[in-house]
Amino acid sequence: MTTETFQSQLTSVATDTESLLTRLLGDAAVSGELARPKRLAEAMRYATLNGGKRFRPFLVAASSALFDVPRERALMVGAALECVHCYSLVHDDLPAMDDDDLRRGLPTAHKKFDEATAILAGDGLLTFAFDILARPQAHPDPAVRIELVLALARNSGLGGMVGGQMLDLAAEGRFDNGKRQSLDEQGVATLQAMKTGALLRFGCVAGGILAQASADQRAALDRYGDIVGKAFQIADDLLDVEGDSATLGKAAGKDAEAGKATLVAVLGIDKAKARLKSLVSEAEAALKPFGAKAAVLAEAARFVAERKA
Ligand code: GRG
Repeated sequence: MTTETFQSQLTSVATDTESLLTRLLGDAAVSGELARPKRLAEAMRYATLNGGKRFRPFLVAASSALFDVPRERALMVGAALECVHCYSLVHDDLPAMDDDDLRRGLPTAHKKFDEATAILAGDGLLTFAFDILARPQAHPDPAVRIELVLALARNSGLGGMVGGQMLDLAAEGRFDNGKRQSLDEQGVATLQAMKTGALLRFGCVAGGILAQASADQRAALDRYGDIVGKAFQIADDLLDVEGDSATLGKAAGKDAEAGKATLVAVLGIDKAKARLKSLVSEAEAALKPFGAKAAVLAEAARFVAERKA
């Protein structure tokens, strides 16, 4: 498996996900809706269709391909996951959270529109994710759709991404009169597994759910997803320290400025880089049960560790 193959698969999933989201997020109301306010639909499209690597939909497509799941189903689940991811970015950029002006090289949603519209666009995208998963195009069997809904809800909510964001804000000293909650390595790992890892992990296990794979196969995907989540976050933290804002399309150096709890802050740059390397080997080991079919997922783990944006 060459990097070109991985890159071309990433590009192809990105293109297909964007066409699907463009179609799903059109201005015209669909059955059961009363009307789609134009400005809100526009803000939801702005938040989802302007760049982004589409790495999470790629994980859904690649994990689904292990079991020859029809691509249309994987793309639906990937689009739902991307809606949750994009909502989280819109809300994370708000003045009450990270207060960022730039995302994917463009003004953040609240800068382009206004705060109220950005909040509602995020709310709309979160709800829309479950609308997508509930459709028969995601899977003809309602029991499988319910499994997908439950898994995405658990990874996105209280005990997943939203919970992780709360832990992050607490560690930053947002509550308790600015008193920072100092976290040890395990504390940071839990926070990051929730805030960043949970959605990536869902992307990996989604293929197993769509295929109704065996418990062993699902456990292997879960392990791989956990490792990719860890690697993704360490790489993101390193980029915040070593990257530049122009390449990243967002402000760099914000973690240190905010005193954020990161593994780079706890371990130091060199140890964090060494950890990243060993995570790539762990990812390859987790994929062993799938043999050569998992080559693109192994390449994806390397991409995560080496990414520059
Ligand atoms: C506000 C509920 C709520 C949650 C926010 C995702 C998140 C939680 C905060 C974003 C902060 C951040 C930079 C986290 C690090 C990992 C991350 C999600 C990076 C952005 O994801 P990419 O690189 O972005 O996949 P693209 O633009 O490619 O989609």
